Amino acid sequence: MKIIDAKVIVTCPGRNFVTLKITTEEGIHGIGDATLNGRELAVVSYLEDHLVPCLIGRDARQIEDIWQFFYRGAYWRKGPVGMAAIAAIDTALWDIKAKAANMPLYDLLGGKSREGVMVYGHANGEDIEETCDEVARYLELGYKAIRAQCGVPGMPSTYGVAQDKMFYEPADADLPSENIWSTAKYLNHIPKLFARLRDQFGFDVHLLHDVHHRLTPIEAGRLGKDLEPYRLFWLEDAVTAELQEGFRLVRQHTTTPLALGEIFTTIYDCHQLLSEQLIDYIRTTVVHAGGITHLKRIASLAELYHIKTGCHGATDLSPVCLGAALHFDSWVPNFGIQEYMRHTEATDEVFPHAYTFADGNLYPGDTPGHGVDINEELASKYPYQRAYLPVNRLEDGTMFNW
Ligand code: KDG
Ligand code: MG
Repeated sequence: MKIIDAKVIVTCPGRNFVTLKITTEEGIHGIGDATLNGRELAVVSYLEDHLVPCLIGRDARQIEDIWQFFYRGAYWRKGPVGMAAIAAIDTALWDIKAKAANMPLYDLLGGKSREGVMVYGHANGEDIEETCDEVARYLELGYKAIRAQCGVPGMPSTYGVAQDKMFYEPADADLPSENIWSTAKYLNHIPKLFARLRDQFGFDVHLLHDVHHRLTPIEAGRLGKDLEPYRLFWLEDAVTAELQEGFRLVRQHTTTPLALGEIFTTIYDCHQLLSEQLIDYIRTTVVHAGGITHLKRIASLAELYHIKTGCHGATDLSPVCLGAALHFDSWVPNFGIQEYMRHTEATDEVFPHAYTFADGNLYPGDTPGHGVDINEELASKYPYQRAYLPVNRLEDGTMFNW
């Protein structure tokens, strides 16, 4: 099953997406997501200039060997650009293998472990009132799990609070916009949001929150402790995770479940977090963590330590990544939850897909492969537009994590 073509497609139906399409001599094609928000063209070049020339002529059936060739064979390993490129190849090859076997990808992985994939949506508002209204709206839509983010008094803007409530897109400017951050104001406000949410909606709905890498371990311990009465499903990215052992301190201070890892690219970014049971959910997903092949490895290690999956699913991860993730989620024994931020209608038209939403779950569909394709003609109508994620500064001007 010789690979005869591998084409990189860049399209911007509202936001940028990078897709790799691999074709075999039998005429079977598979696609993989290679989108890296705000750094898209670096992955395009890495694929076109460095990986594709080595891919042509290989046997598409040898997914593991091809993965190892590009990972071990690079000498310069890991990192988001390289791993997104490897992920795109890997996802496209799993798509091809499943199509050749005439099976939905979940069957090839070992079969379905569950009927539906529980997802969480994003409710956000400028203040507590507006966030409550949004949570109510998501409940009406049937969601069983909802992430709640809220503006903080005295801060002009913050992560997770969007103009367009259904289609949040943080990469909003031709050059990075600047946000201002105050840890003290944030820590004072967020427990009030969750007190109000539990008061209004009770304890049946799962509530989640994303700190977006903005606290120190001891601050995260305090927030986790303050939120304990409100029983969060998880507190996400409380601290930047370059220092894995830093999470020991967070863990010592709170029983609020912790989620981490949307920016991890390999198992080496989280092996200590997993083996020391410092987190409860691992957020790695198909596109940024080396594809299905590597994600399986991370999930298997996590399973050993009672840690569940919670794949990243923001809008910058294309429908191709979401489709592949849903097959993975349907199979993986230690599934926790899947993030689901809806893509715009224009994006959905460019990427026709088999997955559907009902009753708070996503269903991958039964189409052979991962069930997502790309309409190349339509894609070509939306040329690339440079867009950066914001940066963050403390109130005194010091650069901070966004
Ligand atoms: O590109 C950055 C986004 O993917 C990120 O800000 C979204 O943190 C995020 C989340 O949890 O969805
Ligand atoms: Mg996040």
